[in-house]
Amino acid sequence: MTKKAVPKAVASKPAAAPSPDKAPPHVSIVIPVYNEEGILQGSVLELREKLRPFGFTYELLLCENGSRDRTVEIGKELQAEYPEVRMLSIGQPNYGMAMKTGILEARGVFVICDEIDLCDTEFYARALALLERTETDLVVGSKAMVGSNDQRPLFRRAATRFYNGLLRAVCQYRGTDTHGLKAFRRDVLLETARRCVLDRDVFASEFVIRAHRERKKVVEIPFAVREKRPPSINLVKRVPHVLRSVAKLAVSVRQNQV
Ligand SMILES: Nc1nc2c(ncn2[C@@H]2O[C@H](COP(=O)(O)OP(=O)(O)O)[C@@H](O)[C@H]2O)c(=O)[nH]1
Ligand SMILES: [Mg+2]
Repeated sequence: MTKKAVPKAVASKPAAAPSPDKAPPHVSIVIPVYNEEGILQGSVLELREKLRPFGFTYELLLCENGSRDRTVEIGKELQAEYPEVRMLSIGQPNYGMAMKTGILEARGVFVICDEIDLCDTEFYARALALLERTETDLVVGSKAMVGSNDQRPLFRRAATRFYNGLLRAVCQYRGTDTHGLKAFRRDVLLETARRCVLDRDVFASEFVIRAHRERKKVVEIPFAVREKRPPSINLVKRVPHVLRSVAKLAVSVRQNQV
């Protein structure tokens, strides 16, 4: 882990800086990508089409780190072709670090964190309605609450339940899921993201738990998980790091540092 790694990576230069004279978009969509040559181009093109009816201005931040396939090349081609696409390339594989970098680089009024195998614009519509019409600061898509539809295999659904139960037991977390899609007001949550010290799988949990504890208005909504492909990372290999990070988070919560 990698308390050290986060600020280091965030400080590193993105592949393409936005031109300063460009007005900030209404929405920034942050998508971590890793070894996604199979679906990256198709997903981005499909997402652009699905976003057309929304009519808002947006930027799409593809936050890559450590891919060993053609992901970087494809991302750069997309960036060259479409002005709203920005490709950030930032070092070794690290989902949380990529997501945090994207959030800190985002310029939109609202930020949506998605995954390249989901690209769920139904979630965007429901989350933006809440953010724009109510006092909500952060919308968390839950795979585990009533009304959700998690189509992943039983083993992964069980892992999600176990992980969320662990967060409730040791981190005083009251929600049902920290790893779903998210949408939030950038001005309200930016410093919360900056304060997060954990990375990889646990950054997203720390972000949501910090938001709750900082008394931001957090609302969970159910969403349907329909992945375009099985996950690239072996779930079991993620466990030791996740357990160590959750232990650190639990200690910080108890010491009121989160
Ligand atoms: N930048 C970056 N993105 C990652 C990494 N691992 C996974 N991702 C991306 O995170 C999203 C979710 O990954 P996925 O393999 O579907 O795992 P799942 O969340 O368990 O379903 C996808 O957009 C992946 O490309 C990583 O190490 N670095
Ligand atoms: Mg997935």
